[in-house]
Amino acid sequence: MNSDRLKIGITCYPSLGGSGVVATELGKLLAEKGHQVHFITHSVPFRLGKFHKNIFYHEVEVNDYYVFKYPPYDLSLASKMAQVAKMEQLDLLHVHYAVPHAVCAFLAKEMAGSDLKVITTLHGTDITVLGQDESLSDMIRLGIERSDAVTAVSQDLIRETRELLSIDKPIDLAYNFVDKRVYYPRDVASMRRDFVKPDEKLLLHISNFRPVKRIGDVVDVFAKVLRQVPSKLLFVGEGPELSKTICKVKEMGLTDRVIFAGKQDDVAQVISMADVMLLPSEKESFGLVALEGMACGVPTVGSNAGGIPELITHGETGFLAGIGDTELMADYAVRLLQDDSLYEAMSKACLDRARRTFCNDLITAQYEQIYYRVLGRPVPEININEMCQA
Ligand code: GMT
Repeated sequence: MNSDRLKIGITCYPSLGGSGVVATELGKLLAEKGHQVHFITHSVPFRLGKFHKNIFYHEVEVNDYYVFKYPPYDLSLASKMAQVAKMEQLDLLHVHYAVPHAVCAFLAKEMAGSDLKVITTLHGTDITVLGQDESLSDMIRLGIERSDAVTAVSQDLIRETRELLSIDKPIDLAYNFVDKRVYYPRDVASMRRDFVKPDEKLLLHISNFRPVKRIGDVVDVFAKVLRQVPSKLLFVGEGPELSKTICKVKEMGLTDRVIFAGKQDDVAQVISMADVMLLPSEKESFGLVALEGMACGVPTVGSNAGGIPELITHGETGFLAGIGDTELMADYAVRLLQDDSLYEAMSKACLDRARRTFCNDLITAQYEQIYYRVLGRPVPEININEMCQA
């Protein structure tokens, strides 16, 4: 193998969430660039897709011997990481989401007894929620301190990590990205006609329906918008708040205006049908779905929580209001939906920003720079103008 081609182990949550999506997409892009990528996870990452000669999958099997009340997944993962590192002579392990992956990687490094490097990417609630849990915070701090490099998906998450866990070591910023070959405005006019009439607008919310997403606010914003703009609301995804949301929609008499589509694979297709993405989250270290919207030319109206303002420039690529301020969010959405020239300008700004600042080639190259740096190899320069055409 060419010496600047690396052997990379990737661990993530393979079956849910933006962190799993980002980890899997990164692995695929690294494989395309010639690196050998070994996913070490409990099941096949759901976005893995087609076979690629440089991608390998190693399943973590948990020993459920009868004495275990709780079969030790974390230890099985650490052992598997060490085995794969030795067998495949990995250069590094890149783990996504600190809990428990950073500590598993630390154990694996000790077991592998090699010069294996560990890179940990912090994604959000691994710090902002779990980092506040006293039963976990020392373990998370250890995982971070013992990583050879730590990255976070927003400046805000870097700040929170420092504050909550008193971490001094450098943390690299590597924003989330979307693959521009997948996320672009699709021609979905005929599909859209199945959801809305020609004079109606379509608002969209995509999430895992957890309490931090404030799904009730999505419904409240929509109800206010509907008073002024003929429209429908499309929900994509599922999770703990789904049945509560269905009840709320029913109680508010909105059943014939709200569609629950459940989980969907071709998200870019669905987003391209929408006019506005709603993201009123309580916490959001980045908000990958808003970037997916941006890349399809769909502005977001949402909260200014966490890292969202780093992604959405208020007044340029969307509108942001305080957490829970559904009145203002609805005003912004109405303004956007009633003013065609504002909408067009914002949609174009979304496309430009997604392609330039959050371009997959740029972010993949940033991760490669971090890998080469920790391995003590020459670090290639990045030419953003060559890589990312707006
Ligand atoms: O929200 C979570 O706990 C899950 C996590 C995930 O795995 O999707 O979401 C976080 O990571 C995403 C990818 O980096 C970010 O886009 C989300 O903003 C972040 N979620 C929160 O901070 C609530």
